[in-house]
Amino acid sequence: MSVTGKPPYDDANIFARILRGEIPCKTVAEDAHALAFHDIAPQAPLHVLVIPKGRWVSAADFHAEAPAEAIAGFWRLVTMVARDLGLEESGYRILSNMGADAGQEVPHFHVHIFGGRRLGRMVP
Ligand code: IU
Repeated sequence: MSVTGKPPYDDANIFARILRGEIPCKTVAEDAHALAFHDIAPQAPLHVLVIPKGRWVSAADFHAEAPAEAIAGFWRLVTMVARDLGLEESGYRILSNMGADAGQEVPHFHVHIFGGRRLGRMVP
């Protein structure tokens, strides 16, 4: 924890390494603001992760600190990917785990896109 109580960004986290090109990923889409790639352990027929290009652990960090253009670009890529994967008509789910109680494994803000089958109801 830093003096502000916010965990520092860990530049060695796996998504930071993917962004630096040190580890390969199955890219779905990429632009100046974000990268979308297939999850290595898919929980649905289509399971894609979208990560912003920057050093943010949580949605709160991202939305507090990133330029408005980067935030808009990130969400634009999320919806573009869902559309390009053909999920708009059938529907899909976006989800982001934040912190320990939610089981966030990778400390770089990311959104999951799940689709390709009827998804169960969300329960805690
Ligand atoms: P979480 O929301 O932090 O729990 O999700 C992390 C996701 O990252 C999880 O679905 C993993 O399967 C996925 N992942 C990955 O795609 N590639 C990796 O090298 C690692 C995790 I480590």
